[in-house]
Amino acid sequence: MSMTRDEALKIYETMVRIRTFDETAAALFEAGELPGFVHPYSGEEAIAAGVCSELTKDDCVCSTHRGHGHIIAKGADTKRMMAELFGKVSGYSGGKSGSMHIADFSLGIIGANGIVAADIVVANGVAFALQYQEKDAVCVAFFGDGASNRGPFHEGLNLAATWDLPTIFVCENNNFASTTARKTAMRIERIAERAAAYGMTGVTIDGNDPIAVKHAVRAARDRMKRGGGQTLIEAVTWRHHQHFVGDRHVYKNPEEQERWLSDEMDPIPRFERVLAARGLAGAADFADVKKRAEEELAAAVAFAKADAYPSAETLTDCVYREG
Ligand SMILES: Cc1ncc(C[n+]2csc(CCOP(=O)(O)OP(=O)(O)O)c2C)c(N)n1
Repeated sequence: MSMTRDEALKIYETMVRIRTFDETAAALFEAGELPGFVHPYSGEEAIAAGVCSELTKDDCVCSTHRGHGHIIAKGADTKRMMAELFGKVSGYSGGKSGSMHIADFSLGIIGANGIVAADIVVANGVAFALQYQEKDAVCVAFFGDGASNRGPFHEGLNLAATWDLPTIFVCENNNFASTTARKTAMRIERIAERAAAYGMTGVTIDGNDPIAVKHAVRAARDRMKRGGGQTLIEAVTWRHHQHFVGDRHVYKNPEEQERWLSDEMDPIPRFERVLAARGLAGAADFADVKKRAEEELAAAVAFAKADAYPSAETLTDCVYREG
């Protein structure tokens, strides 16, 4: 797949911004500065960045408990995200939802979702609306390997195929659902095989390669436009952190963990090597992107810290609507 320097650097920058956001959030959580939960996306950035590089403003994304990456890649403001994590009033939900429910409909971010697999059926609802409005747009449902064992996954794929909805299913197979290894929870090797049961295409790709991800989304979209139906993309990856910050890593094989965290496998240094080999960018570009991401996050944290908590009078606002 050919790419311009700008396109390639944009994807790289998105990956670095996601990594910087989640490493910052993890450190703040460990220091006891953040309430709630943080499920870091570090290690999986190539998926969000690759997918969203193929989306337009009209396209939508439905996300998960591990949603910061999807939301940043779709254009969210990291200041408002960080304020939400701090429980502050300028946050995306006025400081009342925390990490797992960030949404911005104006950007097509339908929302992160704390209920595993629930976003898959929500994505179908959004896709139905897009279809009904005759928009040339898709809704992407992100979810994990664990989610693919739940009912909403099976209902969701079946409904999308039957109603020919413009939903693209992106399974981020990081090999674990909390502490449960994928192999102990399913008898098939490839989650993409499940697509056949619903009459759609299933593909397994290297989820640590943003170009492979970008290519798979473009192919899924083209297939849909040609009347070829929906696609389940299984992007194989690895989460660097625990399931959430604070959980213990006892269930991972230490050698496997070390191998996935190595420069050889980590999606960011891997993509740097690809960009350098193609002559699209070099060390000075990478340093510049990282510096700007650090500055952006420092500003986001300062903004969030200085922001106010929501007032007690607003406690029940947006919870219940009369009339
Ligand atoms: C319906 C439901 N069951 C259980 C949980 C608790 N839970 C939160 S995340 C998670 C694991 C999800 O694994 P996976 O779908 O593979 O996503 P990953 O965390 O690997 O990104 C579980 C069991 C939940 N939030 N919702």
